[in-house]
Amino acid sequence: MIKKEWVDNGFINEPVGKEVNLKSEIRKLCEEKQAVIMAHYYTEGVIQDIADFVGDSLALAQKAAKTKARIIVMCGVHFMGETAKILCPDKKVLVPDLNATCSLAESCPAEDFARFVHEHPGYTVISYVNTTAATKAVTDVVVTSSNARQIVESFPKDEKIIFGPDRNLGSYINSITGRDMLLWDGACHVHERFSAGKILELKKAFPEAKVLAHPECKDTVLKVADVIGSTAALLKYAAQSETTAFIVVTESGILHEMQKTCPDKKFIPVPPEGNACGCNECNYMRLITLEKLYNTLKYEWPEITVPQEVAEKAVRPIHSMLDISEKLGL
Ligand code: CIZ
Repeated sequence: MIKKEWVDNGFINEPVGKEVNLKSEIRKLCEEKQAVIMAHYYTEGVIQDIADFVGDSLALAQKAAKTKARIIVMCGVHFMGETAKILCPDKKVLVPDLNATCSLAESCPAEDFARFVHEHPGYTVISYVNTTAATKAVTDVVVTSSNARQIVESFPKDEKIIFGPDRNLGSYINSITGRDMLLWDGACHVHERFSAGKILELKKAFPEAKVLAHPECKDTVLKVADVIGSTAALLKYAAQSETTAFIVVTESGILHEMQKTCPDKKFIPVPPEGNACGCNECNYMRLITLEKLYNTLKYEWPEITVPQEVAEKAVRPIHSMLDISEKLGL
C-alpha cells in the first residue's frame, strides 16, 4: 500500500530492516518483477554496481528503447525517467526519488522556452537532453553531450538554430563548429562550480596528469583542459590514452567507472570553487540510495508519468536524435 507520506515525500521512507540484504533482495525483486535497473555514471558507485546497465543519457535512452523488461528503474534524475517513459509508454518506469530533479532542466521552464521559440520564427530548436518533457515538446531535435556536435553539424551551415538550455555547452559547440546558435541562458549547478584556478593548482601538484573536462563547464575552465568531452568520451579517452593520471572536471560519480575500467590509473577529482578538497557532487543524483531502490522495486513506486499530449510531442525530437545517432554510428 502506498502511504500518503510517501507521496508527499516523493520517495518511500519505510525503514528497511537490518536483516534485509539489500543487494541480494534488489536482484531477487528484479528477477521476480522482470525489472531492469539502469544507472547514470553520476550516481553513487554502489548504485552503478547493482545496475544492469550503466551509461550516459544517450546510452540510457538507446537501451531503454530496446529493453524487453516490464519495469525500468531509472537511477538518475527525473528527466532520464521521463525520456525512458516517453520511449516506452507501455512500460512502468520508476525513479527511486522524485525529488531528484536537474538544475539544468529547471533553468529552462517550458513556458518561457516556448515563448522564446515563438519569438524567433524560422529557427530550428535543438535541446540538450537535460530538459523536462514539456521543454522537449517544443523542440525539433534533442541532443546529448555525446552527439551534440555531430547533430548540429548535420544541419546546413546557414541553418538558424536555437540551442537550449546549457549556455556553456552551446557556446562550446558554437566555438568548435563555427556556428552562431542562439543560446538559452541555462547552466548546470555542478559544472558551474568548477574554477580554472583550482584546476591549475592541481596541475601543479600533478604535472603528469591530463585535464579531462565536460563541455557543461564554463569556457574559462575549458581553456585549461587537455580533453573536452561527454562522460562516455572522457571514459574512452582515459582507457585508450597512455597517460596514467587524470584531473577529472565533471560530476565525481564518473570516477567510479573510470577507476573500474582503468584500475592502474589515477583519477583526481576537482573540488568545487571555494573548497580546499573533496568532490563536486550533484546533490540530486545522490538522492538515489540502495534503500530507496529496494523500496521502489518492492512497491513499484514512485512511477514516472508524462501527460499523453506532452509525450506525443516530446517523442519526436527524441526519435530524431536516436535516428541521427544511429545513422552516424554514435
Ligand atoms: O549526457 C549525459 O548523460 C550527461 C548529463 C552528461 C554526459 O556527458 O554523460
